[in-house]
Amino acid sequence: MIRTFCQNEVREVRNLSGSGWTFSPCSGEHAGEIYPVVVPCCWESLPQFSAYRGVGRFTRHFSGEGNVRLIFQGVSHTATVYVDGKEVGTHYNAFTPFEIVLKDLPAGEHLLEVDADNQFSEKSALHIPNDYMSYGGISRGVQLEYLEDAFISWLHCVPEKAQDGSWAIKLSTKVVNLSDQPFKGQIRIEARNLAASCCLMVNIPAGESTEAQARIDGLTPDIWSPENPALYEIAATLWQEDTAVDDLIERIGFRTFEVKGRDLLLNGKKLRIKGFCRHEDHPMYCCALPIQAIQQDLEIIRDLGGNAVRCTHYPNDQLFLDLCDEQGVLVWEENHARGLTEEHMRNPNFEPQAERCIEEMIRAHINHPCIMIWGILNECASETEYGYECYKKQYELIRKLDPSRPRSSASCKFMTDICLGLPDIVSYNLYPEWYVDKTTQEWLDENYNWVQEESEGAGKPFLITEIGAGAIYGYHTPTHCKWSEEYQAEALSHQIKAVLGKEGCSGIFIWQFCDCRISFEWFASRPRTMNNKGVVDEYRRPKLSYEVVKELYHSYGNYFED
Ligand code: ADA
Repeated sequence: MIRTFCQNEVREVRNLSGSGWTFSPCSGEHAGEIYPVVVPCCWESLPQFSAYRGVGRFTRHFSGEGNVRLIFQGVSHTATVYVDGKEVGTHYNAFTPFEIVLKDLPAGEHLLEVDADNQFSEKSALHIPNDYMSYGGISRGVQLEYLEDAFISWLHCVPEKAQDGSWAIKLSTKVVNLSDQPFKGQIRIEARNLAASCCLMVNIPAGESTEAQARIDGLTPDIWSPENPALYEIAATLWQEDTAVDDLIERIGFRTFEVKGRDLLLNGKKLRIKGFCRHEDHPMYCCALPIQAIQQDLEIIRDLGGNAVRCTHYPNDQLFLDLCDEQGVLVWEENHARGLTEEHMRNPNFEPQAERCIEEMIRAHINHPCIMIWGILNECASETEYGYECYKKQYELIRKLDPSRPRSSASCKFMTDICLGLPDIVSYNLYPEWYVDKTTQEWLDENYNWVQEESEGAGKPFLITEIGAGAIYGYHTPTHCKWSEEYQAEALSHQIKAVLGKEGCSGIFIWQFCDCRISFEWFASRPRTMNNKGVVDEYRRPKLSYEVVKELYHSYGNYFED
């Protein structure tokens, strides 16, 4: 399962997730041994491999004939794919999807082998030892699609509100012709439940592809919002004469999200963000959370009164985004980068890998109404000239790929950030009462005043993208010292009140939703080799701060006028 809804009624699709796979480590004391596994699977969830760093081979068979497409939603972190013993594709980065198209497969059973590699080296500029774990394995779903000679590769549908209050959908699509004959056909695109459609002619030379644009105007849909997450299906069908040869169904929501002066407006109303930063992490599933566990996280977030999630620090599984679309949870999604110094950013692989991550993230996720902000480069070298050039290029790339959403970056460069002229929203990660020995009010005011009075971020919306304190689950002390649940509960109470009470501040993302595992190669004095700032621990057991956050978050509405 790679999506929560059906994307094809014409194209034949097979789920390759589930059982039928084996895993075999390629090095270490168990090298060559074979274990049955259920995919998605991180090998760290197998008792023998909780700390294995290396290459692991995943194997299964599939049947097929003719043209097929394999879709991998995520392999952590470098994948090399073989079919019938022949290498057919490679991909870097655990957190973005990739596809492999195979032409003219002979009929019968085929052997699929995927080598996943989670090692750190110069070749990997984004996966480095860090304050989260780089797991190994096929960490998200896999799908097999049976294709005709021509197929719809993707369909982007961007809603746009017209002056007169009606809506349009800007459509663009890519169609691929796999045959050695020219393809001539028609794409019919239907906005379901809106009684609207359009048609595009396509003429594609042999073995090539084409991109086409269209527009549907004059729509009066229900508006998507946290209170009423109304969704619509957009179905594209590819016709060759009277035969439907392929299709692709996407799902969208109609809403506006704008930056106006210092405000963030959702459907014209001044939004108050009450969010959580969340890593894809679970002690039993590692980063390969099944949909039930993802849903449970969303239930806890909603119980806590949260209305938003920041996907730290990488693009998330599309199942999570589908659920957020359905449940009206707002999302900040960012490319993959955490805490990279200028030296890290000078790795020759950094720029292509980070930009590729942006391209793959936006290509795959542009249709999700829940995504309100694209983020880049969390706490990277935004205080240096070299860093500035990297931020600038990445912001420009996002603008080119998706001009419809504001962009931002979570900074920790206090009074030294030189990149604040670039984003649409200024965002800071602050840790008063934890790393910084000041009250939240003082530290918040100091930073806010510097942004508004002395930086190029003046006049832009201001967000707190991280704030919090550590607590070891079950550690209680009468002294309320650091690491106790009491300390965290008190710190979060001060932090939430100060941030949500601050004029000019659009909201808060608490660091973090749950405790998560960190790379064992990365130390930073983290007890348990975990980041312990979760409001719930890794098993989602509430800490004392849970009730404090819940009460405070529920006391503020989604909008400032509430
Ligand atoms: C940073 C960083 C997070 C996490 C946090 C912390 O701001 O963005 O990934 O490391 O600090 O817990 O210190």
